[in-house]
Amino acid sequence: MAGQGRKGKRQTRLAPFGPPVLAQKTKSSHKGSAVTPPLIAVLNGPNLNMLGVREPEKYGTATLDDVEALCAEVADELGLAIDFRQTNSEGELVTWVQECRGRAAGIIMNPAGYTTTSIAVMDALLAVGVPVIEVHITNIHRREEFRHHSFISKAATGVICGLGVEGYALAIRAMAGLIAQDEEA
Ligand code: DHK
Repeated sequence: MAGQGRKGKRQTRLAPFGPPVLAQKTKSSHKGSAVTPPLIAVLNGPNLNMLGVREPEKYGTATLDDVEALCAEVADELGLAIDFRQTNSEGELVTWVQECRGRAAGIIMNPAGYTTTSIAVMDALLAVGVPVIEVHITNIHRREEFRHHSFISKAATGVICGLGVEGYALAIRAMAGLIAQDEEA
């Protein structure tokens, strides 16, 4: 099982979701005690480790490390923590989603090639019970018909596609709003 954690380091096995790996700043509550920022899992599916060299006319020239840095910057601005990961394995993606239960306040996922095939990833997302935002760099609806149907959308609160890697930044901003709504409810 190969996965790619932050800073592009390849790992043979990723640790289960633990404390936030980015934007670890703690904030002080009104009582002065440290508060852990809500954790957003940003999970990327197959071939997204190839961003930057993969069909740049469609996916652009930003690398996955660039996308992670963008996500970290926006999360930091909003007082959120992120755990940013990429895998080429469907089972690993399912395991990471399951590990979000009780740990992550929300999941942002670019399921990539598993968008159109994975009932397993959809079921895992439905089971976790946190807000999910699905992101695609390209506008899948302007592309081949086989890319149009997403199983993942069934589990998603919202979908962002066609806005390039900026879609990840928009997803983090939207997730901050969803988490705030949850906290108010
Ligand atoms: C990425 C992929 O790898 C494709 O399989 C999807 C998506 C589109 C994207 O636009 O980010 O069809």
